Amino acid sequence: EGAVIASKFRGALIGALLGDCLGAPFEGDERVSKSVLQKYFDKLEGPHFKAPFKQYTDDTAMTKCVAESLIHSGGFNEEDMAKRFVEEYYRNPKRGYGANVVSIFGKLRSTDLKDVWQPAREQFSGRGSYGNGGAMRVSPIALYCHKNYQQMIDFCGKTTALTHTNTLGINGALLQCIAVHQSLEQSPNDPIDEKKFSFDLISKMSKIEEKSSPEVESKTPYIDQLKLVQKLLEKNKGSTLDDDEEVVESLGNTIAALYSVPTAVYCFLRAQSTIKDMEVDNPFRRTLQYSISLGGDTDTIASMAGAISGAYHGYGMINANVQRHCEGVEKMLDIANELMLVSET
Ligand code: R7I
Ligand code: MG
Ligand code: MG
Ligand code: MG
Repeated sequence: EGAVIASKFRGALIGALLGDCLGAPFEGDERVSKSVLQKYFDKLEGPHFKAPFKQYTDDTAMTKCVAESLIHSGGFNEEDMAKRFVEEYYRNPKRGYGANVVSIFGKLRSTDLKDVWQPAREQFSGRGSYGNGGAMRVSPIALYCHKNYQQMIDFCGKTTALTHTNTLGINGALLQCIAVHQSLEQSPNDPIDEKKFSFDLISKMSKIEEKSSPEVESKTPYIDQLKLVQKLLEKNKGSTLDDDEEVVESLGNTIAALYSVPTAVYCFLRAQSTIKDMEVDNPFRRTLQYSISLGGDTDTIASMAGAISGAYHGYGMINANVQRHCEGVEKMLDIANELMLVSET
């Protein structure tokens, strides 16, 4: 049992890292051809060749900050977490950060972190950001708190609110965290029941959306999206041609949390079975390849889907050659091991 959970910890974090590194070159493309992606992955998985690293972006940089803060603080500490975000940003600002989040880092630095919550509240005229920058970095929280669901929800909400205070930004991070947690709880030998997995997400998100509904047309935007996930899964699974247009049109592929986190959940679940124009046996690879094919915010959607997939399948499902082409794998494996040591298992 200890070996399984250790493999799942590594799988979740390396899954997040690989999705980011491999998806980043396509970020912003409208759609990515499945045959181009087939060759891209085949080449990276094939005999080793010397090539520059696929560099990770803000998604991984901030994921590492979250993990390291939990490890070093022995839990959530807002000052330590905020300090790590700021230091990491100024150490390496060219990681493709969201256009607006960087002003938070500036304010935190110039006020010497006087009130760590205030700059995030000021974003977008006081409405707070609904970007997916909260959701993209939460996998370490699902790992650290995997024996304590309520603590996970608490830590995840607070970690997100350091940069994203809009309810959509926060609830998107909660959905991603809960999805990683569900994967972690599931034995890698039991096949995923897509219906049950999505129903469980819906029932947990109902409690969350009951308490804090955003100021948009629907009171339950994430549940609405998750119901669409179920509908699309029923329609596309086993079909000869996936309706990718419909997936993108309805679930989305943008930097908004509402239009990317449910999409990542869909990609993970859809990739449990074969997909047309993807000659891939490995469901982890299929998850990343399919996520990237949808275009848009490819690094983030692939990273979130990769974390969910890696947490379910474990590290053993992740091709070793591909890892050699991605920046920061060794360090991320160390972090996974340290998180194992400090979290209750
Ligand atoms: O959410 P955030 O950290 O960005 C994450 C994304 C990921 O795709 C990363 O890979 C990276 O590329 O960026 O950064 P924010 O600046 O908070 O939000 C990202 C963008 O979402 C903003 O620059 C806005 O374009 C948009 N956005 C909003 N637009 C209008 N009104 C977020 N919130 C709002 C809003 O309330
Ligand atoms: Mg990024
Ligand atoms: Mg961006
Ligand atoms: Mg992105």
